[in-house]
Amino acid sequence: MDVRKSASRMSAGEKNRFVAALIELKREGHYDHLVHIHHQAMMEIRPDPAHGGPAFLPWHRYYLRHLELDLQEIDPSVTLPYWDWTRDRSHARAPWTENLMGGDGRRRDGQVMTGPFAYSSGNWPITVKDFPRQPEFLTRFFAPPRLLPEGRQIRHILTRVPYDASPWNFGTNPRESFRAALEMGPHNFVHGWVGGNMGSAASPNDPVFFLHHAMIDRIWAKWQKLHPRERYKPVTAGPKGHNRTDPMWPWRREVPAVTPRSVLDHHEMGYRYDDEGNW
Ligand SMILES: [Cu+2]
Repeated sequence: MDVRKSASRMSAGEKNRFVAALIELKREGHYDHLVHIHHQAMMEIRPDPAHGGPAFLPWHRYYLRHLELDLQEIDPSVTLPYWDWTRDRSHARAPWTENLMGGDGRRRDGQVMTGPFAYSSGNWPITVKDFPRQPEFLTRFFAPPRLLPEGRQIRHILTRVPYDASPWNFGTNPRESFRAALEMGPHNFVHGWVGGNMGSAASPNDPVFFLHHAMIDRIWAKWQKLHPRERYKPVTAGPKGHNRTDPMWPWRREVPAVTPRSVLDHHEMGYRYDDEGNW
């Protein structure tokens, strides 16, 4: 079973291997293929198969696992880390160190100047663009650390049931839906907190996307453990691709089918989080 660790608990060797595998996946073109899928989901496929509906959490769970398995083909020892922004709240520490994600962008244009994904490293040209003449360098515009979601906010969201509610889309009241509370709250907020590429439809251009979403996935896994009788909803009432056994775009030809139901048990998918014993 793969263990996903907090970025703050990774060894130097684990960080190096994770970064090296990302860079190799980018060089092969597979990384940008994944970025393109996310961009298409948000900009072209209607209804959006991945956001603003019940399948938000299942879709991203499968998407992350896809990247993790791709990285393991390059280096079998690699697993996806998560960024616990309730604890790691400094601009200067995990995951923003020189040997992991690098830091904030410079003030003038947001260009990330440090770490393995800085443009000058040559490792990380941005090729999936959100607008014409978008720069080829990775961008970030960090907000102040105190604005990051806090542990008590997450604990509060973890009490919310049911999983989701009518109308099963952007109109769902976050007070009546765990999914909507998590998606429209901390999930969206942290995308904007990092800013730059992370604030766009091609947000996986910034590899911290995967560390942020691993945190979101971990919160969902914890909610599932806390509420074992709350099932994934809806069964039939949702938008196409969002019902419990609807095949999810773009994996609709996969056998066996990739559906929200097929990803409900993350252990069955082959991974766990490092602190599950304390949940
Ligand atoms: Cu997304």
